[in-house]
Amino acid sequence: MQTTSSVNLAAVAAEFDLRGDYLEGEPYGSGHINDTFRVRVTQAGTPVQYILQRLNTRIFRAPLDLMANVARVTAHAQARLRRQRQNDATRRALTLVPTRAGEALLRDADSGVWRAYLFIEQARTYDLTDTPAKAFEAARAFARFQALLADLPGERLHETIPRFHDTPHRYAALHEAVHANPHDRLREVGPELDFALSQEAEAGRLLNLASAGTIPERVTHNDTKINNVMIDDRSGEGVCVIDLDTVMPGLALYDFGDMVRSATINLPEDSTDFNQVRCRREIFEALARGYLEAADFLNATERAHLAFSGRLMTLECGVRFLTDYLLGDVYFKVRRPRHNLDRCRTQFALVRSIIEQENELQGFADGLRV
Ligand code: ADP
Ligand code: GN1
Ligand code: MG
Repeated sequence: MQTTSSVNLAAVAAEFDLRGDYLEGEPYGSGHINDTFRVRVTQAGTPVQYILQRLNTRIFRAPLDLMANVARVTAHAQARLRRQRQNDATRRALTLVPTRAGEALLRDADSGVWRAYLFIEQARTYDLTDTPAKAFEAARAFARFQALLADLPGERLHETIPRFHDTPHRYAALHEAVHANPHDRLREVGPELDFALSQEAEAGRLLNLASAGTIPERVTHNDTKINNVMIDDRSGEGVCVIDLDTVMPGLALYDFGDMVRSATINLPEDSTDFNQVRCRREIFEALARGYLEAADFLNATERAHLAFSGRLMTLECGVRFLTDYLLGDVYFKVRRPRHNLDRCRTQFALVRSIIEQENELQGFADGLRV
């Protein structure tokens, strides 16, 4: 597989139905999984941008199924928006650009798998949430996204990564990595492993509620990292939810929990200053307000677990980073030694901070009930 820098973007772009003449392109964004590029074309003299993405097929093993999900979800969201008389549906939901052969994806000569999207202009994503207003907007956008998909017709969506948020399954993978210890890194992770094990008893709580039928399966996003929603430059509104690869059956609390994980943290996810990491209560409160404003479909049990979901999704992500560190950094992109271990440490510090404040956080959310 080519590296990001050696990609012939002009050649890839030429295979898609981009309207205009190719000018230039460059790597874009800070995702951990796929390779994203921004390309510029000139459309009869007017500059126009597109997003090109190469899917990580080691992780997304059935790209045709994945793209079938994305095509259904984006088409449904746009149709619903148009029915609501939104005159900017192509800014409020992603639009796939097909290949010149009319396909949703392209396989290049190196067996890379590519897709293209219209570029959402005058909006951007933020890795770190600096104000409650942004948290509110992002959470409301994710809730609106869930609401748009509540009546998605047809078959159950494909599970693009099976058992993605099955936390006990993530623990099983950690135990296996500890047992195999292929890079002799176990001796570096004593405190992290102890912490992970001390929290394992809680891992199945949401899945148990789901098996008991107390909380329902829904169509959820499953990767509601705060940089997966575009915030409008002028109005500050959360305009468009992106990164749809993991949209599939799930629990609403996975989505709320991952917002808490990614937005309430006061430092970057990979900060080495993990002793300073804490959960910012004012950001949690803004997330809860924004989410509950548009997620009027939640039942009482879902509402009662909003703070817990933040703890669980943060724990799960820490366990995944720790597992990947032990396995030699095979899943998440890394840019330095111990990058995944640093990420694991911030996540576990955030879990501790959420636990310390959990009663107050949930109390705030309870007070918002209608
Ligand atoms: P990853 O799976 O690697 O996180 P994303 O789909 O989230 O990939 O894209 C990475 C970044 O590219 C996003 O954070 C966003 O800034 C930008 N981006 C993605 N899609 C679009 C789009 N349609 N319009 C404008 N920017 C986009
Ligand atoms: C990955 O692709 P990106 O960067 O939005 C990961 C999420 C993790 C996140 C941690 C498909 O998200 O599950 O929570 O990193 N996505 C996948 O930052 O595994
Ligand atoms: Mg992303």
